[in-house]
Amino acid sequence: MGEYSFIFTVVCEMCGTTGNISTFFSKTKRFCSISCSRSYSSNSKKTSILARLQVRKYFSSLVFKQSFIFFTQVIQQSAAKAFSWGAYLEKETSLAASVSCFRHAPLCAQWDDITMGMKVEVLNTNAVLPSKVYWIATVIQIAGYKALLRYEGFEYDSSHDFWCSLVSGELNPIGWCAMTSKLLVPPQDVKQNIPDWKEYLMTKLVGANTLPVDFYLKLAENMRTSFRIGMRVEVVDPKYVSRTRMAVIDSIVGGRLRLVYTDQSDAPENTISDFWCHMWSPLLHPIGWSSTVGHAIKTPASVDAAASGWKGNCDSLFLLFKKPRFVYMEGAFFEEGMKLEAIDPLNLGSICVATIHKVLLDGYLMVGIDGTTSNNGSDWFCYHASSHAILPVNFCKKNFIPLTVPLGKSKRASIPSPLQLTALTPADFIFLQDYPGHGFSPNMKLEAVDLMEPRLICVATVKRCVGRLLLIHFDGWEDEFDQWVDHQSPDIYPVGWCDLMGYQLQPPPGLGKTPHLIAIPPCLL
Ligand code: MLZ
Repeated sequence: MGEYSFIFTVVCEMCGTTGNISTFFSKTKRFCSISCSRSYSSNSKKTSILARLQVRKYFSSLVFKQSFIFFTQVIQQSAAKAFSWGAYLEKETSLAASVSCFRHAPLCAQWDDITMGMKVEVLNTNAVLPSKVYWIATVIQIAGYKALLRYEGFEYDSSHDFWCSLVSGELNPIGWCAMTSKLLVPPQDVKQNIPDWKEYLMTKLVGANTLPVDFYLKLAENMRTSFRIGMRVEVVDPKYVSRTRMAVIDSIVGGRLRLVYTDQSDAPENTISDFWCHMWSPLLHPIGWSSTVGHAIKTPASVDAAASGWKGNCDSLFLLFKKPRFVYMEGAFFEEGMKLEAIDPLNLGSICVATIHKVLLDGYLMVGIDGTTSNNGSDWFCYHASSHAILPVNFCKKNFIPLTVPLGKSKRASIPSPLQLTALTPADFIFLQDYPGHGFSPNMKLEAVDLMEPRLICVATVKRCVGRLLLIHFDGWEDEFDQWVDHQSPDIYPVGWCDLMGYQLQPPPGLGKTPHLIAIPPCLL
């Protein structure tokens, strides 16, 4: 570890030059020269965006330049009180699910190295000094990507603890200040008398962990995607779920795609019909998938619609997409007419009596919820045989989950005949395989997509865990919004994911706005 420099040197807030405080310009000693002082004042009107980018120059060049997601700047919206995960978790006395529970989340595989008690170097906001200074802090608590920090010296005094994102680039490994000539200054409110800070720090740092050196590099690697704006895909048509339709990737945020349908003829006037889904969503497929497996696809409403719509510039290839889980079935497969229990695709909090109506190729099945109104199959839904959403008969009964039965039928009447029951062993078999367990448990907080309005990512809680399945409740909303999802669903994220990606998080109703996020194009970095 290098030598620490204390307050004898200062850093120019405009150009970053270090120097002796006595030679620095103006009363505040914030700048090395008059020209830096002037440039700073004229730049300050451009909000803090540039200032932040300058502070993070080192970090951004290291981390984000090659990443598909661009840097974001948070601008507080009006005077509305912002939602803060830290304060919310404290109020709710809840834990957040660990980043290591979410396989698709950046740094999932690295998260075991992020431990309570680890030490980091972070901006010291408890110092009244003309220039930015830093100090060492300990991670007291971890909640998803967020950490509760305490500056060294406060010992058992929690009054100055603060929440910070572990992935914002604001936290640095021990040794970073020495390496980058930043100043380490103790917080001014430390009450105890510490005559020799250097010695004090050394005793605290011996044996302590810090951020892995490749932490931000891994973060950037994990945020890359091969999907590109302009690529054409096939996606389930939410208005007519038994068919897919073609769409073009319009934007990509954290692996989530905004898709704009190629045929806009059914869009209400002056609007664009779009859909959000994760690149690993089972609703998303490469061009040519529907015809390959025998699934229906919407044809353009007219030759005009086909000609004038959103075209895209290339087709997505099969290679880019996540393959469904491998399904091993001994001597049997699903057949038309078999009964099962299935998550209702249009009401994800309900598990219903369902029927297999059609077996497509490559293990895909068209499943209908018994008793639904359509009689032309327009509400049949395509689930892969390995899907978490198709469940063996009696799954609900065994797990004390209310089973939704067809309207007008008693629960008794909906129970399939013994013949159908024997035919259902494949579903039973599949549901049990490939389930190595997970780290979720009830009451844990997370961020989850409202799949009925997939543009929205909301503050949510794990309400129940049943095998692979999690029942997700949206905080502050009625239970009818609840959703059953797989523990590996790409539509659930750790606390702090939206903040990392620069995507707006929907707080519980009445609990304040999340900051309005503005994305800065990578060319500015
Ligand atoms: N338009 C809907 C949004 C509901 C979102 C709920 N998310 C859990 C409404 O305002 O009712």
